[in-house]
Amino acid sequence: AVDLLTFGEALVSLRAPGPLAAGGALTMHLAGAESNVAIGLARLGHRVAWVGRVSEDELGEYVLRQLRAEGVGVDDVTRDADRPAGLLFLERRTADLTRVRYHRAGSAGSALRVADLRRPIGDGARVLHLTGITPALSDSAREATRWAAETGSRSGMLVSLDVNHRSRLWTREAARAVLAPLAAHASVVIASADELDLVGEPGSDESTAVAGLLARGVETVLVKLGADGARAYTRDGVRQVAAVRVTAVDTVGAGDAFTAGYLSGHLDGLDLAGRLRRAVTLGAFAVAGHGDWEGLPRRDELSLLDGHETG
Ligand code: KDG
Repeated sequence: AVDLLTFGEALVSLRAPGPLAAGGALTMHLAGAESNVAIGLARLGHRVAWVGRVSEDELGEYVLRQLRAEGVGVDDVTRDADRPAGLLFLERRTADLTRVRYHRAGSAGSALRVADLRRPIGDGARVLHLTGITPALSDSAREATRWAAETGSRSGMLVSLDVNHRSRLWTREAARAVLAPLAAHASVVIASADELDLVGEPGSDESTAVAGLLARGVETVLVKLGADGARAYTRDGVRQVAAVRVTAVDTVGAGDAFTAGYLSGHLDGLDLAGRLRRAVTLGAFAVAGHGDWEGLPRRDELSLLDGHETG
């Protein structure tokens, strides 16, 4: 069994250096919250598998080549001959404002279904990581996510859920109706502060939402605070960690890097403080470099930012 199994939609991201409407040269990258997490862990030497559907054409081939090159297992990926690759156009409006435009409705990735997950989930994994993006893609992807969370937790995997609300895919109300029940299967729930009420009652504040999750059996709730670091809640209380200070050039992918760092620390048996330290370290690497995941560290690079003051 692998250390971490994750599934979702990997996208071909086309990045413009300025406004998309101004045209110019686009650069091609691999994007996707779950594949970003998979790459983050693979870079650190963990055994990782990603599952999803990719198009049968060159774009699907590109996705697979990128994942293979990063050491992510793709044995259970399905090539979908009938549907196109999901695309994401990303434009930079200012140094810290990027906007995305999806072309992913009806994509290969959105056709994910329970049958795609049976074998890899049956093979088992120490950690099963899912995000709130996948259930927003289609009815079958929503059912697959629900099935995976339930089956994974029943068979003893540590299930982690990153809420990752994408307002271009669904409303907050639609997201809450799906994500709140899903969170009850998770041991670790990761959210930014403004996403917490999507896994609790509408309008609930941080402490109410967290208390509700802990009461429903979630062991750790991680609240991502960007440049302010993060807070971790467990039954023993709350712990705050500061971000590692670096010059941020691109914040896309920082949340996925944070998640990868936390889960890597878990796989290495680190205590909560150690897991959080690794989470903010990977977050810092992500924002210090361009691209969702390109700047993430190998294990021998983890200490590169050690001299940087925190907080
Ligand atoms: O977390 C970064 C992701 O948002 C990006 O890679 C694209 O997965 C993506 C999405 O659905 O927005």
